[in-house]
Amino acid sequence: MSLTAKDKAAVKDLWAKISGKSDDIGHDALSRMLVVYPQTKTYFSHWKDLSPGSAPVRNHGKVVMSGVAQAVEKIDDLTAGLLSLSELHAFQLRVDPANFKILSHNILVVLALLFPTEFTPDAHVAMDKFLSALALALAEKYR
Ligand code: HNI
Repeated sequence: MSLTAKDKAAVKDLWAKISGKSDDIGHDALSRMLVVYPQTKTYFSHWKDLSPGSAPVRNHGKVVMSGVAQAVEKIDDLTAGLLSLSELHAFQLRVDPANFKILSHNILVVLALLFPTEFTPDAHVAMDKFLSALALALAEKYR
């Protein structure tokens, strides 16, 4: 299921419309992930406050979205583009790759909420494929 030229164009088009709200998207998606899938909290047990709106959740929302921004830039070769980020998640952070799908899902939910007009079915399918490819690239170093 690789990204077609049309998918890539749709992702870049949507990204241009939403990236100004990147911090809000990251914060809301991360907050939801931690609330709705509490098993994901184990990776962040060193934070003082894991509740929505807390400083570490806000900050990490930005961090995650900077990774997504990097992926949009490297959309033609996600595996190479995200290799060091994959290494970090695999060897240092030891994040179970199943969680990448969970976060991707939450990002889609937030895009639908914040951008009901821009998040058309075509934009949705392109973004879904892109986030799957991103998750696969992040999982690259696990095997
Ligand atoms: Ni993730 C750190 C990007 C999914 C747990 N993560 C980062 C950093 C980026 C990043 C960028 C900072 C790297 C650095 O310091 O050099 N993470 C992404 C992206 C996704 C993702 C693009 C998927 C869309 N990370 C996840 C998931 C989990 C996760 C699903 C766990 C549930 N990430 C972490 C943890 C850290 C982290 C833990 C270190 C955070 C800290 O502050 O200790």
